[in-house]
Amino acid sequence: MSTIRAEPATPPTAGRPEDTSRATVAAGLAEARDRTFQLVASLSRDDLHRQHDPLMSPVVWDLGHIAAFEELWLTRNLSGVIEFAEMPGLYNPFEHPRRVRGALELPDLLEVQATMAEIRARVLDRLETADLIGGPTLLRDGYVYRMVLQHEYQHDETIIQTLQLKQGAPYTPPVRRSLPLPRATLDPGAMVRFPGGEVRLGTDDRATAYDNERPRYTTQLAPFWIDVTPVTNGQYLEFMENGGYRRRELWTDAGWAWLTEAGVVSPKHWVEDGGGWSSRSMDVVAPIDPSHPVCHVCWHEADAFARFAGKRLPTEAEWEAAASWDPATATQRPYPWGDAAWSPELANLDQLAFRTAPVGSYPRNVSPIGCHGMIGDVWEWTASDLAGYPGFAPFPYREYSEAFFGPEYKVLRGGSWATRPGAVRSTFRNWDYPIRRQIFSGFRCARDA
Ligand code: AVJ
Ligand code: FE
Repeated sequence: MSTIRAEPATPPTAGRPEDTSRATVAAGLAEARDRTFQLVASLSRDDLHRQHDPLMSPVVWDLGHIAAFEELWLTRNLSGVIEFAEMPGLYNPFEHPRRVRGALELPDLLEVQATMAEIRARVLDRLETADLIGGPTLLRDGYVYRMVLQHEYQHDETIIQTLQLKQGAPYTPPVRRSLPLPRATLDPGAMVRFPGGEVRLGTDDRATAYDNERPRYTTQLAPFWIDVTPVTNGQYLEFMENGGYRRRELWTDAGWAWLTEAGVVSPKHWVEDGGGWSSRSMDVVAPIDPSHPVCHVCWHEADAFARFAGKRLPTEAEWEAAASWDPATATQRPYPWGDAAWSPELANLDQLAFRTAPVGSYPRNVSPIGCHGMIGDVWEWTASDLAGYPGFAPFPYREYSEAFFGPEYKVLRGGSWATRPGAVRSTFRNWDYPIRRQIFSGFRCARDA
């Protein structure tokens, strides 16, 4: 068991407030919008308006919601009382749960795009006079602009989940970034030891980090072992071949109840064809490559696999320590590889590969203790429920994260191939229900030392 205590203010570990100029803010917003439109450019009216899956919104809803959120935070809330509840009805996620969004009267793409452009013009106008240095907390170091930027990045990943699930013809990506050739030969299932002791996790950064990443805190960890790589398809196939989906003792009660009800025998998007298993990523169906991280598994599958392997899932604190803490120097890294901003050789992020890469493809994507691939390729399930750190304060609205705190949600870390680089870092926390498999989710295992 770890003991946690809050830590006094320390220098930021993520975000570079000194880079906050009006020009960089405007360029960031424009770049995000270009990507969003690039992703949806080839979609038909039916593709855009259809509810492809009960778990996902129609794609036009995401677009309208991106714009409504931007208008709320970068125009209205910058000149008056901060009001999340007043978000325009149609695009309020709490008023309209995803499964019913297909029944909403949603405008056509051209209309949504006109609204988006009109809002953006007012946002840029307001930016001209925004005090990004000494202004109110919302504006200080450009926080609210980065929040809106990250919101669009996150919805881009949501849209990609929808496109992977889409009805009708599979989605054809607009481009396909090539991946590096795998260079490191990594033994699947190999583990490295984290020595334990006092670590500092989380952040006090107020320029980029979300409220749930703060405050920075100190905790004591017992020594533990953690997998060098995410669990691969090859390892997961062994679990399947050894009756993993049939052995009651590998599953929790909740996991078994889910499995019985769902009746699944493989990760989502896998298909069995005569000789063996294939999986589909967007419009490409390919035989399962044992060297890729397993993707599209839910928390219960990850938990059952870990039991099969004689291991367990890491806690969130263990995951973050393994990704960012350097025991030799007692320092914390913003990314497993260090301080450098993401570039394509560092990790499989930024969507355009439209698939995972074999483990060992990124020899620089290594944490201080020697874990590979903690950022990129697949989100990694952790053992932990979503909760606030000691001293957590909702900012700037409780519906971003506090509304989801509690035992129903499990935390995922590290981002996937479909995550934009500005939306992930060592301290970033994602969450979903333990039964969800539409996310680009895998895991790695840990064990007590
Ligand atoms: C952090 C990915 C769980 O999609 O529900 C988007 C991100 N919050 N709009 C979600 C989010 C508000 C959130 N996740
Ligand atoms: Fe949103």
